[in-house]
Amino acid sequence: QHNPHWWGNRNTIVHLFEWKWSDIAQECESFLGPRGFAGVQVSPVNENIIAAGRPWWERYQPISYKLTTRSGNEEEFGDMVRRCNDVGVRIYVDVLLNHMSGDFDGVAVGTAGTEAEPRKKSFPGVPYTAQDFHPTCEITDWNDRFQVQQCELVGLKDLDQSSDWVRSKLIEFLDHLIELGVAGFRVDAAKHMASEDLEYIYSSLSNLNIDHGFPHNSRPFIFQEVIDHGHETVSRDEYKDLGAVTEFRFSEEIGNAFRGNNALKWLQSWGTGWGFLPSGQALTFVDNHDNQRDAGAVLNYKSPRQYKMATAFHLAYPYGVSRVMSSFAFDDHDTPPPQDAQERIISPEFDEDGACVNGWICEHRWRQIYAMVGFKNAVRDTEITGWWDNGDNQISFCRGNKGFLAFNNNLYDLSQDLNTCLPAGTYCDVISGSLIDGSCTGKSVTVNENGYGYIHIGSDDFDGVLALHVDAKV
Ligand code: QV4
Repeated sequence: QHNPHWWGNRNTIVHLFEWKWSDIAQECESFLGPRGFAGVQVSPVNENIIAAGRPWWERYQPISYKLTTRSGNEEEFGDMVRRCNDVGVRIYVDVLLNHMSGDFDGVAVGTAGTEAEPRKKSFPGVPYTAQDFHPTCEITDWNDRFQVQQCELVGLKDLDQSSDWVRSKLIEFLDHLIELGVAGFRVDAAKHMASEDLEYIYSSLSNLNIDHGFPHNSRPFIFQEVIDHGHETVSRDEYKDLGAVTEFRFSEEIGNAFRGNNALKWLQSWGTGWGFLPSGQALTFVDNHDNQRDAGAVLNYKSPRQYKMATAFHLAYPYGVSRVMSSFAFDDHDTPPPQDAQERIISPEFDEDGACVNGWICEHRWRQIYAMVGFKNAVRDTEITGWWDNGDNQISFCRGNKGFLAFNNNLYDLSQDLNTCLPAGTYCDVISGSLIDGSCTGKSVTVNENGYGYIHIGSDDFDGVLALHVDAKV
């Protein structure tokens, strides 16, 4: 279940973290479809606990499988899936199969109004009772398989996926989403579940809904959240044959490189050469909604210059299933998404350049990022050729004869003739501007008969990357 079921030549998934369904439907039609995005990862869809201050993470504490959350209800969800599929944008749902909510004093009321008593492991909305869960214990040793898979991740009541009843409820929930037209799932906390149980669940799912344009016998795309830094008892390798796996080493290493902790010249062997999963099994990202909140090597929107360079490399280098993060502004781990005085999530608003202004960051609307989504589509099915580097932090490479990228992460200019591998002509740099009405609003590069062009990226240029491709030829 490694096929994401993309439409046409599309390649890139965007995580619209905490967005409302009606806003995503609109975004598919007005932005994602026209810009060539392949799909959207949406926040959890099922009913969750209501936590004080409405932190984003309350959605990782399920109460039932009713499809009502702060993002909208079932009708709005179904409308979004249909409208996005209609413009060739797939929907992937973040699903919580590992657990229900954590402790809550007294009776909890969820976002769909369902009552539960998490302390007693009583979730009548499903229904689940104590016997559907593993006995309570704490994970203290992350290299103890029993603890990781049968104790409670941060106190979240741990479902027993070996039980027939639990399996049947999880399959029913996922099949309901398939019926509504989704293309697949991000499986939260997959590492905390035995791979045999997941295999049973995944293989029991219905085929994708042909009424939403999927071919007969299409299996849901699965990507599993398994954090594996390379020395874990429960490893990514136990899951990779069931579906794709989040490749956290990719995120850490790309952060290291573009922060300047590792020279860009080493990226020549990027991918499996760095110990990453085989390309077709890896879900790749510069940052995700968890690690963008941690200090460390991982880059996020708060370091925009480096972040844009890392994203350009992510989308230009042919490795993995790419996911772009689209965040809301945060100060700390618990910052809620943009909301009004009644704690309702608010819709993004855009300025005249299409950038978000009211607390949403919308990295996917930054020109340097959506232009690379277009680049990735334009160069699809080509290989890396013509690698060049200066022995340090200036690199360039081609994607067949369809695209060319150059980076300068040195403190001096990159100014020289380089092989772009492109047919002769003038091309717009899609990072510093766009091709509009036959001319470039940013830099342009003239390529001669031998494929060479003069490339300049000043150390103080606004962006440290330049990108050319055949769809932006003047
Ligand atoms: C607190 C204490 C615990 C205590 C517990 C019980 O910290 O020590 O045991 O109370 O009394 C929130 C709070 C957390 C609280 C917990 C339970 O932040 O302090 O525990 O609720 O009340 C998200 C957030 C968590 C949040 C959780 C549930 O990141 O902060 O916890 O949602 O709301 C590992 C896993 C990996 C996981 C990652 C974060 O291997 O699978 O940790 N990543 C996924 C998601 C992530 C999500 C979860 C898993 C849980 O990507 O966003 O956690 O669904 O690496």
